[in-house]
Order: sequence, then structure tokens, then C-alpha cells
Amino acid sequence: MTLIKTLKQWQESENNVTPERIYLNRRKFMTKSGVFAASAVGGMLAANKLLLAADGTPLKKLPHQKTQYNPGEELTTEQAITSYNNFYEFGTNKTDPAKNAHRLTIEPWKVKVMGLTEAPGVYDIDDLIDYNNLEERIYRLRCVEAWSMVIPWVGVSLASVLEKLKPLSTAKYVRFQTKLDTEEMPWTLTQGLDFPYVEGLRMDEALNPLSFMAVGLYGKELPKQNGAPMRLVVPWKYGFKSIKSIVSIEFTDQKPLTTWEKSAPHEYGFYANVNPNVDHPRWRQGKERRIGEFRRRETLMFNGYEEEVAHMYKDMDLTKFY
Ligand SMILES: Nc1nc2c(c(=O)[nH]1)N[C@H]1C(S)=C(S)[C@@H](COP(=O)(O)O)O[C@H]1N2
Ligand SMILES: [Mo]
Repeated sequence: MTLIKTLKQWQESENNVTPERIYLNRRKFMTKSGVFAASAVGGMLAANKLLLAADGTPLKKLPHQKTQYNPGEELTTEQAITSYNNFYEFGTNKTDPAKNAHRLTIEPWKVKVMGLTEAPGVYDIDDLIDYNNLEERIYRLRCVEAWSMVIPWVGVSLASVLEKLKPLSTAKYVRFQTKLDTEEMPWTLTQGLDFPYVEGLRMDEALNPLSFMAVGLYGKELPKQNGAPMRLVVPWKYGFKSIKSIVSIEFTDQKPLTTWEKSAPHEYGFYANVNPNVDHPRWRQGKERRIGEFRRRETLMFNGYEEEVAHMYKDMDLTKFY
């Protein structure tokens, strides 16, 4: 059965990399994973069901323009994209988010905008995202754990969102925060990570045409495990920069302290640009496993987006780990 064969493949890739969680309190983690351990196949079937919205209805289609961004590589399957996830608020195993993220309530969805802006306030998602002008973008996603996917996102440029929020010229960075609700996300109470999940970009990075705010994938609304109702996609950076389920946007002149940098500063830099020549202390970055493939492939500088983004880092020493 292909389902099971594919699953084996994912399991293998999961076993071959040390997950990001590994430095977390091991004992805490062991009890936790014991509680949530489910047979792999059971997990897969549960994940399968969650291609539907939490109330059992199919995810709504999102009308969108065809993509101008396409690396021309085979797409990762919708099944894999929506059942092999990192979303630690819903558990640390790859199959946890698909099983647990249905608990996330996304309606209504408000976003708090603050800091160095002319337009602070609480916005409804519909004020931020122009649903009549959605586009599709096919991007590579490269996790620092050395696996990768090719994902057809639907959304808007991040610049189109930030322009609406009128940042002041003194804003040098933008800081994003994920929703935190300990009833919906009880897993956050027992983990070594400091929630809410925080990420950030320098303003020029945020305004780079590649930076994207996704509200869907495969032509439909984002499943919750993928960061519904809106999540960042920064394709030239390691996946942890692409923060999910965003509820706050803050413009600041201080470099934000991100969740992963705070937890392990020697392992996760602020910039986190994909770089095959600079190894993470625990994972070599020269190669990656594309989910769905067996052989490892070469990792590309800036994940293949060098032409679009390298100019932003010309004054930085790229042999250093940031
Ligand atoms: N809020 C939040 N955002 C997050 C994460 C997370 O744990 N919490 N994981 C990150 C990591 S490590 C990766 S690789 C990507 C995975 O996105 P996907 O599950 O949609 O493929 O989401 C990123 N965004
Ligand atoms: Mo990741």
C-alpha cells in the first residue's frame, strides 16, 4: 500500500535527523511523548481526516492567480505537507500537529499591531489580507533538520500586508508572535520552549518580494497544522523563521529575540539563512532529504533564492553562523 510505504519513508527521515526538540528537557519530553504515542498508522489515518476542517467540512477553495514563482521541481504531496509538521504548540512529533491542531480556534482572528507604526491597533484578518487578490507561489521549504518540501502556497506578499500598517521610517525590524492559548495548546505547558512563539525579520527582508503571508495551500484554506489562518513563508531561510498562526505584528528598532534563539543561541541565529556551507552544531547542512524522495539532494545557497536575496547580506560574513 502506498500509504504505508510513504509513511515508512517519512519515519525513516524522522529517525535520520535529530529533531529540533532534542535539547529540551529529555525526561519531560519522554513522559509527554509516552502519553501521546500512537501507532504510526493510526496517526496517519487521523492526519488523513484532518484534510477536512475541524468541523468535518472540506477546506474552502481559495480563488487565486496562477503562480509566477515555480522552482520547476515536483510538488510534495498534499498528504505529506499536511501530516508531517513542526508546530510545537501542538506537540513535538511530526504527526502531532495534524492530530491536535483542530483545537485551535481561528474565528474570529484578530491581529494586534504595535510599536513603530502610524497605525497601531487591533485588526481583523480580513483587513490585512486582500482575499480578492490571492496568488499562488510554489516555494521550497527547507527545515534546519535537513528535510525539505516543495509547497504550493496561496496568499499575498508580506509587503502588501505591512504597507497597510504604515511602519515608521525608524522601524528596523518586524516581530511576529503566534497565538498562545494553553487550553487549546496544553502541550505548551510541558515543553522546554518559551511560548508564545516569536519570530522576526529585518525590515528589508520583510519587504523583499519573496516574503509571503500564506493563508492557503494546494488552492485551499490553510489546514490548522500548517498555521491557519495566516503564517509567514520566508523561503530562503530555515523553516523555523516561517512562523504560524500570527496574532501580533510589532515594528521595532531592536532586533527581536526569537523563540529558538532564546532557547539555544549557539544553535539558532536570527538570520538563519539556508547555507549549505555552514553546519548547524548538530546537523550538517550540505544535503537534505526531500520528503518523498530517498536519496539526499544538495542544499542550495539561500535555498536556491540567491539571486533574489543575496544582495541583502553583502556586508555579512556568510561563513559565520548567525
Ligand atoms: N508557531 C510556530 N510556528 C512554526 C513552528 C512552530 O513550532 N510553532 N515550527 C517552524 C518549523 S521548525 C518549520 S520547519 C515550519 C514547518 O511548517 P509546516 O509544518 O507547514 O511544513 O514551521 C515553522 N513555524
Ligand atoms: Mo524546522
